[in-house]
Amino acid sequence: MAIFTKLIARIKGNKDSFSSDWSELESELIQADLGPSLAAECIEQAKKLSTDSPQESLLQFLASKLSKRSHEMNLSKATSTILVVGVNGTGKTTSVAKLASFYKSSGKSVLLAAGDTFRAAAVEQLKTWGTRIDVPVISGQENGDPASVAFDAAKFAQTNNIEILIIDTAGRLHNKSDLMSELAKVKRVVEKTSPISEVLLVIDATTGQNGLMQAKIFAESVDVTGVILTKMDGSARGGVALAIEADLDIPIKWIGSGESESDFSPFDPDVYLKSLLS
Ligand SMILES: Nc1nc2c(ncn2[C@@H]2O[C@H](COP(=O)(O)OP(=O)(O)OP(=O)(O)O)[C@@H](O)[C@H]2O)c(=O)[nH]1
Ligand SMILES: [Mg+2]
Repeated sequence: MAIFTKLIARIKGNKDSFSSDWSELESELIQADLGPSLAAECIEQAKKLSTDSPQESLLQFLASKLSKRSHEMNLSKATSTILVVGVNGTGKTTSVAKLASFYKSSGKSVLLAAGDTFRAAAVEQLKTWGTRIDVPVISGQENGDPASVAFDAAKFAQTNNIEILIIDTAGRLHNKSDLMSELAKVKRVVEKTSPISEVLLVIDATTGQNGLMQAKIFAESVDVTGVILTKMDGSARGGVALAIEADLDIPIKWIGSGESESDFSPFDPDVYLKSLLS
């Protein structure tokens, strides 16, 4: 009898350790800010896959939730324009500088436009970056029209055969609808000279599920083509970006991992998905 009890306990034990693996993985996903419902769905669907381990099944399923749109930048124009948007403090201006530095190092000509005319220090912040990374900055007057700064920069970039124009924008205005209509106007006005190649939404990985709501709001006003996921150098694992990929079909394109211009890399799906489970 005792032998049978032990045997049953062992079989049960094995089963338990298997299922507790799954629940451990689910809590990893929740801790990574994937959101409880997406986390539960991922576990449920991953269980149906037959691979060598729960972890492998989960990674396979997570990969299938990534957007099928390209994670590469579309920079096919003679002058490719990148508009950088996002709520205040997410890391827009820093990411603008990082992008500029990345393309400058790859030998391209780059111009920055200081489209945040709302905050007094914003233009200075971008100019300081411009000096540091040796990239020119076009700015207008404080409280001026950001669309006109962006338009001037677009004209200048075209006339001077600049390959990459990156436009910084404000993260906060009097209210949300002011901000959204300002961004839509910047896009409209710039597109009088040529189409914008990329609208990148900056999401702070440490703000958790909030980022999904931000992405929904921005995507309604401007056609967001990609996400820059910042502040991945801390403990945040940025699961919200996978939720944005899965729910809104917007690809992550860049990862920011610090305050310096070199703390920046193109999105690598393997590294990202594994970091969700680490
Ligand atoms: N640790 C870390 N800090 C970052 C990263 N990106 C930006 N920051 C910091 O976050 C803070 C805000 O960055 P900004 O680039 O000024 O953010 P912003 O979105 O332009 O802010 P507003 O212009 O006020 O809307 C700064 O202290 C940056 O140094 C990152 O990847 N990691
Ligand atoms: Mg800024």
